[in-house]
Amino acid sequence: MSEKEIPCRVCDAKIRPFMTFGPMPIANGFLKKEETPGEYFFEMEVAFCEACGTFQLAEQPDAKRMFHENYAFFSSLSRHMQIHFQKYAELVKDRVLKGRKDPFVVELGSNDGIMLRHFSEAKIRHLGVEPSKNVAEAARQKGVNTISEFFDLALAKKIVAEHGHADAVICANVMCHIPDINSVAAGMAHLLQKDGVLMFEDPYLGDMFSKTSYDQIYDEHVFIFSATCVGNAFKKHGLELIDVLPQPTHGGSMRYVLAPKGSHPVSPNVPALLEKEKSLGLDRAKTWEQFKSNCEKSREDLNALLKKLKKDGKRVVGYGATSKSTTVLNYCGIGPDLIEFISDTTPIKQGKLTPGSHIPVKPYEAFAENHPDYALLFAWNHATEIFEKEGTFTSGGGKWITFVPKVGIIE
Ligand code: DWN
Ligand code: ZN
Repeated sequence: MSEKEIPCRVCDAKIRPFMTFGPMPIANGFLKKEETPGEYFFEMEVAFCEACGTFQLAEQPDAKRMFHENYAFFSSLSRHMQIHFQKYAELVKDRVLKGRKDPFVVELGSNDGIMLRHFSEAKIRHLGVEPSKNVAEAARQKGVNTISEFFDLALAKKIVAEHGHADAVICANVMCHIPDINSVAAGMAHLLQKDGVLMFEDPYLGDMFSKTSYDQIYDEHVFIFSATCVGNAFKKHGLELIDVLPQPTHGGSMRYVLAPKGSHPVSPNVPALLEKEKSLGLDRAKTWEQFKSNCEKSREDLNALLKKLKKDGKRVVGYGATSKSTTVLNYCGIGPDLIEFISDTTPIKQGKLTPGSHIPVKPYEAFAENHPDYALLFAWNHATEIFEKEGTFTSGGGKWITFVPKVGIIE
């Protein structure tokens, strides 16, 4: 436990970081060789607040370092995620918008329009709020109304003045990125109609603990949420947790459904999940001490495996230069000596080096045209989609390495 005391980002209680992952660069800060000397690092420490149940980063780099005109992550690159967001949009239409006159939907962090395009195509009034200008432009190209700004109460007021209150406010993999959760929750509460619904999903704390998927923790993910913490964080802004819907995406996520208190019935799913979180100890600091030793064991095992393969003269490459891989590579101290390159389909990442660890990122063809002996699956959350299309890698004798939930070779 660190000596340093910090205020909890949700409830202001005094808390102490229980673990550091060491100096960490910007997770999506892929860089050219000539940029490496001035590379930015911050100490990535995590803390848990027992008062409100919030798992959080002790320090987060300035938002402008992470979200800008060269943001490297485009949601629409995964086919499975496209289907996921189409279904999410259908649920919002059916469960929230049905029967409402001229409904209005706002999505925060709408990325390249992967979800809002389904509202745009159905001629439903919508607005995307996406601070990263390049992905916002990609959304506009698809006919999705998008503004490039950071969301807070002031922006919520501006949106209401221009478009009226929203029937649905939706987000995916966004809330856990925003450090000032109280300002955003206040903005959301203001933006919603009296009977409006807020839905958001993010990687789930329960999955991160059970799978030791510590790679969910990086600069952008200032929170890893649970139902306990979400219920507490939104209560003071008049919003009540009315449902929780587990999702398979991003290695195990939870969709939280909230509404102004008393406006909608509360599903039995909510008390059931709160009870489960208690019984798993997700709300107790002691559990996070256990998580810390699980991470250390995972780091030892991954290093041992990669060093053994190198000694045996095997070629190992990475698959998917994910944000998550930045945490793994820097926490485990893995560099180009152990991993030849990482293949990734995102053009903006290709030809650059991974943040901090400086492993070359190459286009997909570098993998496909010269299969390695082993591929370390950094994009493990997309395993089903990837295994479906990489049959020739394994049929030709190639093997996958994973580190979630345990380090090992997939036989
Ligand atoms: O919350 C966030 C999530 C939603 O997305 C952000 N903070 C940033 C990002 O996290 P990530 O980079 O860990 O996400 P993914 O979806 O795990 O990234 C997959 C990466 O792998 C992309 O760079 C694309 C690449 N990829 C590939 O090369 N071949 C992906 C697939 C499916 C493939 O077949
Ligand atoms: Zn707290």
